[in-house]
Amino acid sequence: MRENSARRSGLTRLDFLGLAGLGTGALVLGGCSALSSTRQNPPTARSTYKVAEYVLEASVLKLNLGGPSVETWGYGEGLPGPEIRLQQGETLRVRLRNRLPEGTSVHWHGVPLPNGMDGVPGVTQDPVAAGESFTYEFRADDPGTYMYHSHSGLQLDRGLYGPLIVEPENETLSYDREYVLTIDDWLDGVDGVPEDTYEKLRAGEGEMAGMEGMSGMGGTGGAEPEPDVKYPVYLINGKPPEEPEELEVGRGDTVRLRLVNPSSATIYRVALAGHRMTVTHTDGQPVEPVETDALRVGMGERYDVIVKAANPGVWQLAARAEGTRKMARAVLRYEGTNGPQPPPDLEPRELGSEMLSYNALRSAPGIDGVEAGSPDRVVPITLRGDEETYVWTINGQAFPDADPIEAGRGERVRFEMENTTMMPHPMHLHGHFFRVDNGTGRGPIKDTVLVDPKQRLAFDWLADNPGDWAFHCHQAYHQEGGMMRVVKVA
Ligand SMILES: [Cu+2]
Repeated sequence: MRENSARRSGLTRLDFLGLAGLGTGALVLGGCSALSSTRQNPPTARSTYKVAEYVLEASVLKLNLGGPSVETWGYGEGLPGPEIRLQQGETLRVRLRNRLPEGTSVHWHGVPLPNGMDGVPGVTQDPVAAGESFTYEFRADDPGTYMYHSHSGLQLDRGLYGPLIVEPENETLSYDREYVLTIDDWLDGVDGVPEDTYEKLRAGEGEMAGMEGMSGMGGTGGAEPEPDVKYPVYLINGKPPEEPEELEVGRGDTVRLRLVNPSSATIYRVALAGHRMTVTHTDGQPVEPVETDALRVGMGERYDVIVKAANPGVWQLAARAEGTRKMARAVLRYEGTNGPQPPPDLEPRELGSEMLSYNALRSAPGIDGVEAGSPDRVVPITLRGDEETYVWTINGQAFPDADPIEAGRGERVRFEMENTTMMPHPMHLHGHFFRVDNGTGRGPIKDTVLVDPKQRLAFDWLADNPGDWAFHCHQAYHQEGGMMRVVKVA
């Protein structure tokens, strides 16, 4: 069911988990007491629903990134934007106030929702003009780790993003602590603004090394394509490596980490020194647990991992920017451990291990809705790029001068992608999950998938959510350069 709960509001009782319009703060959090008391009620009654209500203010911000302060655009008071967290089945209502000097919108990345709430300017809504407001409202039926971000131009490569967590009605994982880690590539205010970077790429002044070849880095992780935007600094939860966030754990704790990559142009290779990670979800959707030393997180992807804290010390949690030697990092510190932090650039030896591959992932039993095989419609998707002009195309067309891809409502659709370029493309479909075809019939359910250079990759999805949905590369500069289509489900 994907009905917009707003339509039912005349029949229902509202339990507000927050108070709207408090002062200038961008975030109006639900009070904990209200949350715990309302959770006593069984969530099954269809005649009631609960509203998690937030105010999100997009404005010009000054940030301290460990050196000189920079001016950027963000949500709320800092970086990342405020964490939005609600329970499965609750309705999220967010009042966006645009205090930026230009139009904007908010996209709820990965969340299947009614089309009009999807936040893609020019496709699902008009831009929210400077000084104006817009209220997003939808019921969060699918639990998981998501994010929200601006979908206007290159605004994503400023600070306009934040994590969105939908907790399941019945949590099957048991863990003692949880940390959300948003990993971001940063240039805004340090090295011009994102639009400067784009102009340079278009003028052929970018490095574009990745188009010509691969670097020799990566050891057993394989050759690494060099990114076409090199960033001066990489951040975890808005913090540079010199001033990292510390994650406190107790010996024996089970720790859940939610890794979120809102970066515009960076894939990370993530490892935690001294520990292995058990992957439990990708893009918020459960997989059969699988252990690994290290994994890649592409732009727009999320991974939930469980770490058993059984190795006391002070440990590097590293996210190395693929194709570079630079890192974002956080520090895992066991309670009662007073040692110094590892050096900012220390690479855990686990980063030399093989990266977890999609081939190692199986969707958890009981995940349905996307049947592999016997599609009603097969759509070839050829990804190309032009080095001279920095124009990026899907089937030879650069958005917005591109035809929509049509899908009948209820059809099982298969996208067969071929990446002809030397760059990886994290392809993201709005409004639907898809099943990655890894040859097992039980590939992971995702909404964003990395298609590596020269790779062919297919996914299957059920076109059950009517509307005009964006399908695009989540490398923001490729998207701006045309690698996007509208998928019409009607
Ligand atoms: Cu791309």
